[in-house]
Amino acid sequence: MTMTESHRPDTGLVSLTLADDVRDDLQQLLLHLPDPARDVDDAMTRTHQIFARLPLAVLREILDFGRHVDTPAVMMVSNLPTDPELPPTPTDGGSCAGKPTFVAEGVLLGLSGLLGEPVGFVTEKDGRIVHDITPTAAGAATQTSQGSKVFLNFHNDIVHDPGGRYDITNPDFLVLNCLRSDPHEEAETWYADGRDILRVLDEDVIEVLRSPLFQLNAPGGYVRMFAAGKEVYSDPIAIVSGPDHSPEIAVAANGVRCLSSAASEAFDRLQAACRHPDVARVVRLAPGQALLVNNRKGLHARTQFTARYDGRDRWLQRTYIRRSLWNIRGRAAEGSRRVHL
Ligand SMILES: O=C(O)CCC(=O)C(=O)O
Ligand SMILES: [Fe+2]
Repeated sequence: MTMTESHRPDTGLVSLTLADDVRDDLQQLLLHLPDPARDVDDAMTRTHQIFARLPLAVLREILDFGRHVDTPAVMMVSNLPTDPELPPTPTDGGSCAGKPTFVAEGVLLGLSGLLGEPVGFVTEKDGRIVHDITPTAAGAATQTSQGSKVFLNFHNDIVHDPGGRYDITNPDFLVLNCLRSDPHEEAETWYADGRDILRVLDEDVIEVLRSPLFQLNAPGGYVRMFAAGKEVYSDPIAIVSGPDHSPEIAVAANGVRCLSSAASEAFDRLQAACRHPDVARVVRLAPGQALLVNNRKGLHARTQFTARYDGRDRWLQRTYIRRSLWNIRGRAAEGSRRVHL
């Protein structure tokens, strides 16, 4: 197997590109993968063995991404294998029945296993481990992953826990693997690293963001299932915590309540900082590309794009990942990989 490039393109994004022979070798092995939904631990074990064949430098870069504090917060992996035949994009926000091969799922789980353990949330995609992220007509204008007509604001995924703390059960990482681009290739995924955000904000704004003046609304699926659509706010929290050289940052996709006018102002400044040219990392995911996203080190967003609900819409698959399943055991359902949330 030959070496792989590692470089920083203009977007400022760290990017790994697999050599063609590495991609083809992975594809041959992943073509035999049974449907991972039937036995996730079996699929994790098989993809572990397959992804251990990655060239040492690539493997190390991905492992370092997952294990170290001072590594990048987002990383793109390109020239990954794809399924030889791809069914129409689901239109109902659900999963795809009758997909003949599971190469995409294998890529997603293989990469996820290098970062930690994939987990499901009962209120998100029915607790599945592999999420099909597709636009829906009903969700077109919502601040959710089913949206397309609106900019999905900078956020973290599932920063919620019914106990009030947001940082107990939230995923450490997400992985997004692209199966199909949107028809006009407009959709962009944006990422803002907390370290870059703090560099462009004034000290007084950072001080407010570091104060417990914000409440995070629970995710959309959770409030629909458990609160009849009403807000479920966390305890007052600080949006930014931890040392300046490696801050943790927490923003709910489903809304943030600011508890003072200074808090509102600081929150607006934060959203603007995420779009600052020295901060925003922008990627237009194409088939064969996956984005590894740290869900603590920064925030992500998505632009508007065209959706037609005709089977040719944008299609990503997503996992949520914890480094360890141990501290979510209090909310575990059916085995330790599913969380009652
Ligand atoms: O569609 C994207 O590029 C990102 C969507 C998103 O925020 C998510 O799936 O969590
Ligand atoms: Fe998200």
